[in-house]
Amino acid sequence: MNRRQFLALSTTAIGAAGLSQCARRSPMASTAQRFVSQAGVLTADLVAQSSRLSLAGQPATLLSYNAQVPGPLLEIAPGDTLQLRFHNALSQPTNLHFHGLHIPPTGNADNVFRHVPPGETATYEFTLPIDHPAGLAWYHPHVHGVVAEQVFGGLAAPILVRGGLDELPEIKAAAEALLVLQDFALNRRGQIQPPSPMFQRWGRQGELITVNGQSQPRFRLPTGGLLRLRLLNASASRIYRLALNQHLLHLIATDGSPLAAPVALEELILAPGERAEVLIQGDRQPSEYALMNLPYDRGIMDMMGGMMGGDGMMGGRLAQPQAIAHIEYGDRVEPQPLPQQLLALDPLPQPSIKREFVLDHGIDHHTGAPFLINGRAFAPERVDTPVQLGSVEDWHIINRAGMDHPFHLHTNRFQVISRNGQPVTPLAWKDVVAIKAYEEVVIRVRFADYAGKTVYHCHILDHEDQGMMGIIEMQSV
Ligand SMILES: [Cu+2]
Repeated sequence: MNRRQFLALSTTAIGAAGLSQCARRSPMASTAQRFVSQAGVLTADLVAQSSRLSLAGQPATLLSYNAQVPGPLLEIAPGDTLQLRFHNALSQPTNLHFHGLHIPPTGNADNVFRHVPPGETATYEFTLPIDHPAGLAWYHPHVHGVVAEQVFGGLAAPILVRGGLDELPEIKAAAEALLVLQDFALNRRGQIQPPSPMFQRWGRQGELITVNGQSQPRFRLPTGGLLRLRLLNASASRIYRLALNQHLLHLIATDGSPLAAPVALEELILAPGERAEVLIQGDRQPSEYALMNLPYDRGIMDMMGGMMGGDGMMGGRLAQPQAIAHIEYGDRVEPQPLPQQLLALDPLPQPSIKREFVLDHGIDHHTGAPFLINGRAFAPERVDTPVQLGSVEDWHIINRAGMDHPFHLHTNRFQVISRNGQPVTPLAWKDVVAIKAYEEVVIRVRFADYAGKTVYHCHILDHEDQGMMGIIEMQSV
C-alpha cells in the first residue's frame, strides 16, 4: 500500500468511527475541517479569530481556529513537511505551539518566543523526523500572560501523527474515535466569563464540559469488537478523572507514544495537556454506557483555606460525577481480541546529571508573580537551565504546594522514573507529568537533538501565565 492509500484509509477510519459519530447529533462536526497531508506535505491556512458558533447546541462567542471549536484536525505522518499560513485576527498577540511534536523549538517551527501581532500573518514550517512516534498531539497558543485566556476561549486543536500503533492488526481492526475535552464558563449571552480572582489563582475552570465541542456526544462500539478512544485534555486547568460504566479502559498510549503492552485501568486521570489512548471491549450487555467524569480535588480546599467548606458552592459542584459522553453498542462483529503486545519501548540510559525543580507559591522579588519554580517566576531574558545536547538527565520535580501542578517540557519527551521514591510502572513516554500536591516526581530525559531555547512549565495555564515557567537552552557540545 502506498502512503496516499494509507492516508485515505486512515481518514475513512476516523471519519466512520470518530468525528462523524458526533455528526448525528450536531451538524457542526460533519463540517469539521480536517487537513490531511498529501504526498508528504500538509499545507493549510489557519485563522485565529473571535467567532459566533454553536457550542454544545447553544450559540456562543469563542476564540477559534477557522471558526470551529476545537480547531481543525491536522493529520500527518513521520517525515511530512507542514506549511501553515497563520493569520492572527484576534485583538492581542498569539502564536502556535505544537505540543507533542519533536521538531525544532526555534525559527518558524515550535517557537514559543515568536509572537504574531494582531492583524499579521506568519508562516510556520517544519518537517517531522522520519522516526517520529505516531500518536495524538495538539496545537494551541503560547504567548506568556495570555495563554489561559486564549486556550480557555477555545483555541485548541488536535494533531494525529499516523503510523505506529495504527498498523497493528488488533488496533487496525478497532473502531476509532477522537475526543477533545474542553470546559467553558459562558454567560447567558454565550460569551466567555472572565475568571474571578480566586479562579485565576486556582486555574480557570468552567461548568460546561464539551467533547469535540458537543455536550455528551455518542460513540459507537461494535458489539464483540473494540473501540479505540484517543483522548486529549485541551482544558486550561481542569483535571479529568474518567471512567466508563461497567468497562475497563485498556491504556495503549500516553502523550502520543505507545506502551509496550496494554494496561487495564478502572479510571484514567488526565491533566491539562495530557493525551491517552484506550481500547474498550464490547463484551458487555449491548446497551449504552456513560463515560463519566468523576470528582477530582486538585487542591482547591487548600487554596481556600477551608473558607467555604466541603459543602460550599464550589465543593458541592465539584463533587458531582457527570456523564460527558456515551458509548453505545453497534452491530455485532467477529470477536476481536485485545492485543497482547504493542510496540517495543526501551528505558533511557542512566543520567549523567541530576537537577531539582521546586514548584511553590510565593512572591517573585522582581515581578511580584505568585507561582514559582526554584523561587523565581518566569523571566523571558533569563536562561534557567542550560543543557548539553547528547546528555541524559534526571529531573527531580518537587511540589511544595498544596495544589497539583502538571509539569510539561517542550520539544523532548521523557520517562517517569519514580513518585515519592517509588518506581513508576509501566515504562512510558510522557511530555506532561501530573504532580500532585506535596509530591516528588523524577523524570528522565535525553536531549538528543535540536539546539536552542524553549520552556518547561505548569500546564495549569493560569499558573504558567503567573510565573510557573522556566527557560531551557539546549546547547551543542
Ligand atoms: Cu500549576
